[in-house]
Amino acid sequence: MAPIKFYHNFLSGPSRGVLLTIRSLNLDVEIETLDLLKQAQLAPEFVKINPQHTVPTIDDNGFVLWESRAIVSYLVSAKAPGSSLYPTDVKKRALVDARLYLDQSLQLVMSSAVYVIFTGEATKIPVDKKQKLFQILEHFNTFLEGKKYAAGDELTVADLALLGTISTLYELGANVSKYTNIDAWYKRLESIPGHHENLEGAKALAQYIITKPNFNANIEVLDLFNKAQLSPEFVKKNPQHTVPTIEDNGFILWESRAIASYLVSAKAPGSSLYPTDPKKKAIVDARLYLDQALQLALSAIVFPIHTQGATTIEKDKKDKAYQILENLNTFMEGKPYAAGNELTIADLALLATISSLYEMGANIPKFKNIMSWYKKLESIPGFKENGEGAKGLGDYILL
Ligand SMILES: N[C@@H](CCC(=O)N[C@@H](CS)C(=O)NCC(=O)O)C(=O)O
Repeated sequence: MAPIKFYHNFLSGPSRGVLLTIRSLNLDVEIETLDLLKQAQLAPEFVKINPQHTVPTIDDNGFVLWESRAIVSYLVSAKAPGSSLYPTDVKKRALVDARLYLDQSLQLVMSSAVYVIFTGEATKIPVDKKQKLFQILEHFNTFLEGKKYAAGDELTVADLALLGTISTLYELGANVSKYTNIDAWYKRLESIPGHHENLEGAKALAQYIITKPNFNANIEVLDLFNKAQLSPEFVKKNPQHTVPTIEDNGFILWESRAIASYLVSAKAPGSSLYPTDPKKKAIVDARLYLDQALQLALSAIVFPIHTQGATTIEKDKKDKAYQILENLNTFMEGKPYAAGNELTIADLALLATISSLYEMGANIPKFKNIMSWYKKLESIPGFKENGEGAKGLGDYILL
């Protein structure tokens, strides 16, 4: 028998609930990741399998099933019958089912709350949706009183499904810890198989939502090869004639890192992308300066090729860039992001610079911490767009 095929995306809470069950049962599965951000679930091959085009979906040797909670119940019944994860005793099982339905309501409210941010209809989760979310959590907290797990004293698939949903709420910054029973339950689950994998997906989804731009920008492309930046109209606005430059209702600003700080402070005040806490902010600023140094080292490499027809890169210029990367790699030891535990504009600025170096053929993979950070950033909004630009520059330099 072939292993079960599991159509998955780690951003999806329901999909993570299934993954947690797979890990708890130690099942051999073939995971196919569908990139929801690129609408891979709408590909005709997948719609043929699941006309509702949702992840999670499984294909167990021809038996196709979607709906995460039906999947987790099936997996235990079919692959580990008798397991306490989905008890056979009718009353115990009914309680697990009841909690799975509770998870479904929580997940639906959460999706509709997050959806309006996703589509740009709102910049904040609407109050009525927040209230509804907290109301369901309040109930769950009450049900947990004196119990270790969602449906009693044993871990069941209801806990795994609920963990997929509630971990996203934690990562989104919802005040879940005020529900002390939920908080204790959440900590209890830290040791279950697949916990870390689930958390990574929850973090990535939260990051995607939190960093999604909630204002419109009118982008004007300046063709630098044709010296469009030297046109008198543009030089009047920015005498240094550089991109990026922004104009926000008459307020003109250049210098990319100053722009990034301004955008967060003016358009998303309080966002963790540019923290207001003086110490956290100072570390972000320090990394922005490091990015500036790295970018100058990069320009020193590009400039002779672009303007002087050089065909090789001088060793001392390469060494300079590698030295800065080495420093950054050291600073990032044990840290997920450039300035600590949260994604900030320093990561975004550094991503723009480092992706160019990467595409120019620099040996970025030798810097282990930078490389795992780089991989992590693949799920942020605009990653692909940035990569395309970096590739354009890389091709130009390498050719
Ligand atoms: N009730 C379903 C919800 C599944 C669902 O809505 N999945 C979303 C991701 S969280 C999806 O695949 N959306 C893509 C689409 O609808 O095209 C379940 O629990 O499996």
